[in-house]
Amino acid sequence: MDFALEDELLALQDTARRFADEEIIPVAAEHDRTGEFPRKVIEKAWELGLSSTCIPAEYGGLGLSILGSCVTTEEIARGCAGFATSVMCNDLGLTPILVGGSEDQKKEWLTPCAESFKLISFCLSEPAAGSDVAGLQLHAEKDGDDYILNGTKAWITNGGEADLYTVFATLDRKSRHKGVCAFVVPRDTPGLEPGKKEDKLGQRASDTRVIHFDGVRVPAAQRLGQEGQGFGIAMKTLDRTRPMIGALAVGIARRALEECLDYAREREAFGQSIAEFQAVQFMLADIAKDIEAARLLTLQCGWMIDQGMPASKQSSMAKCFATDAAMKATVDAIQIFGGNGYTKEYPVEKLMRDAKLMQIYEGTNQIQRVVIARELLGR
Ligand code: COS
Repeated sequence: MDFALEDELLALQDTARRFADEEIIPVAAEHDRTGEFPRKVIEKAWELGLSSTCIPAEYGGLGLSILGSCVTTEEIARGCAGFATSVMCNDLGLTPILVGGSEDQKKEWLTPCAESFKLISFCLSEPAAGSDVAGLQLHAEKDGDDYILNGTKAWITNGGEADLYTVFATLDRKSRHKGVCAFVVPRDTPGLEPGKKEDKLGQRASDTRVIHFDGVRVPAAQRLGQEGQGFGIAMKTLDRTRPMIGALAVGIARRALEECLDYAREREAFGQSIAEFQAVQFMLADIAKDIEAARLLTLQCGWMIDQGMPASKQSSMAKCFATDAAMKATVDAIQIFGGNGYTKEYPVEKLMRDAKLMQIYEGTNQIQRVVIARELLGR
């Protein structure tokens, strides 16, 4: 077992780390305050090879492994989770094309995303169907060689900024997962309208919206896989991206630890630095060991997927463990900072707000436990 990263990946990790230090950290608090989408910075991430990383070399992309994407995502998230979510969302949005698209569809849709900067959205969740994917309601009606999409998607990252949407719709809701189809829908398709931007607790730099589909005509050539294969495409996509969400959480927890170490060394109480107190040391030690365990789980899962091994259980374990660890780390970080941590003068309250979303998106941590338990019980 070799835990060393290859030189090429170490160089990309270094690029991502410098990008976070130089481009993200200086502006992250301002974007958190205003909620303004940092388009220029996200574009720079793409120019540096840190976004849309999953596009294989034969379509002009970097063809980065899932393990590699975990490594870069952790670095970007250490800068700001909202920025990292916007960056990695391109891989989430492109993966359905990778796992469900034909050769022609991959050429048509992936190549332009490798050639120039584009933002992609993954449209799965709906106002009344987040966890229950088979219960989604966006309706696809066959009309000659086309489908007409009607309905609403919700909580769509990059929703108002995207050039391309991968969209999941049902031919017949009663058929549950067997009725779900996946489509590629460009932004300029008539009838596709992003709604108002959500005013979120955390990850405020990322653009999250409702997307309305009002009679959106989509040619059958833009359907990924066969009719009814959309559910499987969505599940396979999430299996591949959940370790990146785990890595994103590791980045948040790592930032919390860095901030706590600096603060604990400087802050004095009872005539000594608070880092001298075991009560503080134990919290620091817990954050550090959870980061190590979460990182190992996410990288192991990335590696398994890269080897072509089934990894649904590991993927859910990595996502669930790492995001719970980030939540605990950021709550403890505020405890270490005391009253200061509860104010916007210090960076840790933002980390806690950002971490909370991690336990909810890409499948709540309750859903992750369902997936893990089903595998344990052989269902
Ligand atoms: N990969 C491939 N196929 C899968 C799969 C996976 N990871 N998980 C399930 N399937 C297949 C099953 O094998 C089954 O196939 P058959 O038709 O051959 O029987 C089919 O899909 C239906 O599976 P299942 O019965 O398990 O579906 P459920 O409706 O019970 O739902 C959960 C499964 C809850 C796990 C799923 O809906 C889910 O992941 N929900 C969370 C979604 C999510 O993450 N939302 C966040 C928005 S995305 S940012």
